[in-house]
Amino acid sequence: SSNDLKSVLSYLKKNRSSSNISYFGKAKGKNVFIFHLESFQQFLINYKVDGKEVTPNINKFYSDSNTLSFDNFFNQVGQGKTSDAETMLENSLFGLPSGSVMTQYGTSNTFQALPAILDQKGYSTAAFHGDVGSFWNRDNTYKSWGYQYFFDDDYYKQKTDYSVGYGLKDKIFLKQATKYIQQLPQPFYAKLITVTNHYPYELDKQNQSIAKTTTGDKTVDGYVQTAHYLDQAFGEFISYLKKSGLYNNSMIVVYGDHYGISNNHKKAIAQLLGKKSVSSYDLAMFQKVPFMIHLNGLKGGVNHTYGGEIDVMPTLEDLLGIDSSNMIQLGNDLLSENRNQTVAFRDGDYVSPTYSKIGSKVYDSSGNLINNLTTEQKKQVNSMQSHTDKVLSLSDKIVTGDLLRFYTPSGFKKVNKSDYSYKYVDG
Ligand code: GP9
Ligand code: MN
Repeated sequence: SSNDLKSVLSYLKKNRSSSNISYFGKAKGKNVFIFHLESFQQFLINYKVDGKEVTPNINKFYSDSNTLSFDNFFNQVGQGKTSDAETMLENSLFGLPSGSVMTQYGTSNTFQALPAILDQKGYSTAAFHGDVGSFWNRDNTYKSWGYQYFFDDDYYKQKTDYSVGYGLKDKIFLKQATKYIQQLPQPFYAKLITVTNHYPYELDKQNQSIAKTTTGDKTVDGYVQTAHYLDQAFGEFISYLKKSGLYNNSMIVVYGDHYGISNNHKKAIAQLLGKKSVSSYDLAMFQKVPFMIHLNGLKGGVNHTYGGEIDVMPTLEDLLGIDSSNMIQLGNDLLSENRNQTVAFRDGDYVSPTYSKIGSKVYDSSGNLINNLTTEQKKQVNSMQSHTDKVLSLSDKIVTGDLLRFYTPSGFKKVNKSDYSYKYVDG
């Protein structure tokens, strides 16, 4: 209702953090790549098996002097998994308490997504994925989000051994995607969704080039092997970008969408981390995923701010020089100086640099359980909880009430879904 919209707008007015003037517009007019690392967790960065780096190319990228990396960046997905990550990244709205925004509302709702915003600023916009276009209702949702092109599996040459699990193997997918990337008018916004590093982490023999881990947990031990393959695919793609010159005039954003190893595998997780056992706090920290931004001339380094997927869109807008102060977005710029660092999980738990609430328990920043909260601690914890509850419930209102249909920010044109068609036409 319009009252719900009012409460959203008044919340945002008080709580949206401002952009950072030393970063604002640094990537203005550049091409943008969003490189989706499937099921890729932060612990893989610089992780070794038998003394061998699992992800040498991603590690190098992480530490590059022109890469801004975040080491307290959390996935915030719910049941919608990849689709929740996409929804957060490109709309700064959360997934739902159950189900998926893209599946349930992607076709019908009004959105003001990043591709649409950039389209209206003269960008061409394209998504690439080696699975069927209908998975997670992408083929409809992407129209609502303003994607001009969606290169789904129909656009790539298929052979029997080209695919594993959900779709084309990453190396084959990325290699074929370059053919379309080459033709995109610049500046462009291109999202590439990989898939090989997906449960159950299967890979053909000739692509296995690192040993499995030896926890004895069958669903866990192949994970580093497909992650290693994904890393090689990433490395090949970066080489292509360098060769084609795109590396120097693009902002390259790389992120992991969600955990690859679920909390059902506590014993194996403890072994991977070299611990005797893992606490609920350790498992919450295990939800960290990479978030990195590479841009020629950008002052890189590891930023320790606490944030998550909901914060990506305002961060990218800041770098792209887009004023988003009148947009309905629930995250806040990771580069902002006075941002709220409470990271909401979809189940109502949260983590922060001071206290974290997991289940019914509160932990300090070293992971110690706090049994009796002081009055001052109680005050802080309550305020972080109410922030968490508030952003989640506002997001649910926006999505389930389709509130964005009642609010068009000045300077933004409502997306017309019938402008788009993604059908592959041969020849
Ligand atoms: C399939 C892929 C997998 O197209 O994106 O989604 P997930 O199972 O990770 O949510
Ligand atoms: Mn996924």
